[in-house]
Amino acid sequence: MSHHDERTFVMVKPDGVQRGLVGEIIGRLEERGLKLAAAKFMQIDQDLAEQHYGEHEDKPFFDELVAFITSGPVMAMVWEGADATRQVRQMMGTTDPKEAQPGTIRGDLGLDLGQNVIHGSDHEDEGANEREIELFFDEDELVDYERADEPWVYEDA
Ligand code: IDP
Ligand code: MG
Repeated sequence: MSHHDERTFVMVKPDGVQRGLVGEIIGRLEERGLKLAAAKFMQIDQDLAEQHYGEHEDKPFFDELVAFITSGPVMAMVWEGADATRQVRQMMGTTDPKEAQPGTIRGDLGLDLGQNVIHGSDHEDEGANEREIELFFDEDELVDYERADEPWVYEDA
């Protein structure tokens, strides 16, 4: 693995799917130079939702959060690139779209804390990216390839 190969888990949430924002969000990540490594259009069941949001199980909004994330299909993905986890978080913007900067996904596309369009692994939670990838994907579902423009994205590619 080169230093361009950090992987992160990203998901367009049910509100993003219902609002037709899957293409917009994939487009932003693609144009940044990040590489799509896996994708699965799926509906999350109760058990997977509780595991995925396990860190929030004691929070007052946990039941609401699990109900929301299981309420419709999501687009679950793995994206790869230099510093991918932190870069995707920056592109997402802060958790509450009302506080998120314009130019970020949440800041441009959302207005409600509970319906904030996108999930991305937390870069401040060590190993969260690999844990979440494992929860949603088998190892053989991750595709290893080079994007044709890599030498034009990374000086040392
Ligand atoms: P993140 O998605 O930016 O990582 P987290 O703190 O991990 O934010 O929270 C997970 C999700 O739970 C958020 O994306 C948001 O949709 C929801 N959430 C967070 N805090 C609240 C709250 O106070 N009320 C309702 N929903 C919340
Ligand atoms: Mg989080």
